[in-house]
Amino acid sequence: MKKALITGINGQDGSFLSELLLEKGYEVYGILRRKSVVDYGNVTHIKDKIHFIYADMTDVVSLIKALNIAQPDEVYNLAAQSFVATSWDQPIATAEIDAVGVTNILEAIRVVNPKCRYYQASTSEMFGKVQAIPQDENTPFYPRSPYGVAKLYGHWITKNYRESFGLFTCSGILFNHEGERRGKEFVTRKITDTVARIKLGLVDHLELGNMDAKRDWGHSKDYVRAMWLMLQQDEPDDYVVATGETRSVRDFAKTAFDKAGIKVEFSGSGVDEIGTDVNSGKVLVRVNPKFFRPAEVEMLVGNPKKAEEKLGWKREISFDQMVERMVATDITLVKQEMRYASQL
Ligand code: NAP
Ligand code: F7E
Repeated sequence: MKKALITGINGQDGSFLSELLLEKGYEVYGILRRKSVVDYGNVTHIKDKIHFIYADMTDVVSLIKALNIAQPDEVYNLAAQSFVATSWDQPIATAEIDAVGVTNILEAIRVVNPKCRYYQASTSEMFGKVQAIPQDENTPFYPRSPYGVAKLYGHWITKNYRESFGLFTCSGILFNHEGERRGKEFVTRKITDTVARIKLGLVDHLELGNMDAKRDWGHSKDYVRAMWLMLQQDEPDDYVVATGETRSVRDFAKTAFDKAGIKVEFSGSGVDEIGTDVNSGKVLVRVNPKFFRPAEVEMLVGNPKKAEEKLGWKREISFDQMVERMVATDITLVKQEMRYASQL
């Protein structure tokens, strides 16, 4: 039985990856941070199948202890301060976790078991102000946020430990991937959650920032499969994982309303742009400049050819299916919340 250690296990990707590895017969160990309230987050439903270890990416001693306990064949480093907007508010914490934290875990691997295979969660945010369209493994990087800059350090140190010490380290340059377990501060889940609340009459409109921003959005369940595949190859390497399609935030919102049976039309421009319900004439979407970023990544679209050819990776969940799934889940969750509130 293979053993895997996942950092960031209770996050979105950690949960889908845990399910995948458990299905494959792995013994799964996961790192949690100590909080005032015990919180298994997205792995609550499978918590009895996972061995949890308390550690922190900023504390190398805790990581060495975790590796000693788990003795893993594979480490998946998914832990991060992953919200780009927060990286301007907490640039130091972001760097300590997302950049230096990577050196911490690579050093822990060197000390405990240099044969252990390592996956690093790199990101399309490293392309930032894009230097080529579409972006692939050879596209120069130009990060646009403290998050992107910190992740670029993590990416290069992962490559450097491969070249310096012969560690089996891989970076997945993953483009945005979403799903029903996505944090509600990210734009996709913010949209599907608010659409559900509008549909059920709890909220009257959705406020967004830059609706022109374009992203290459896939589903997390498909993307964690690529992580696993990278660590099953004969040689370590870096791979772009993406869909090759790009859509604006406005397109995402329109599709989400559509899936809830609400037809929305957009008019106006800049901060005056609005989205209107075609049937009732009500304004359902407004722009709020508080969601604008100090520097924006305007457009991302990835080329997943290398991952498809070398790993045999293929996405199975289309954009349409993903949005449908997210809206349906949020409608169910909001209904549950309403039932619970009515019993109080
Ligand atoms: P997520 O839902 O925000 O999960 C992040 C995880 O990291 C959480 O479990 C969090 O634990 C943990 N964490 C944060 N700081 C930590 C620390 N100091 N020590 C230990 N654990 C810590 O993120 P995700 O969407 O699953 O993404 C997984 C990884 O892929 C991240 O590294 C992200 O940057 C990267 N990535 C994501 C995407 C995407 O579109 N989702 C694309 C490219 C790359 P708490 O619950 O305690 O906060
Ligand atoms: O923003 C725009 C915003 O916060 C997407 C992380 O997983 O993917 C994610 O980073 C776009 C941006 O994700 C709102 O300005 C408009 O252009 O959902 P997001 P992100 O910044 O792309 C990458 C690959 C990662 O690695 C990260 O960890 O949407 N936008 N209006 C908005 N964004 C938010 N959050 N909220 C709005 O109201």
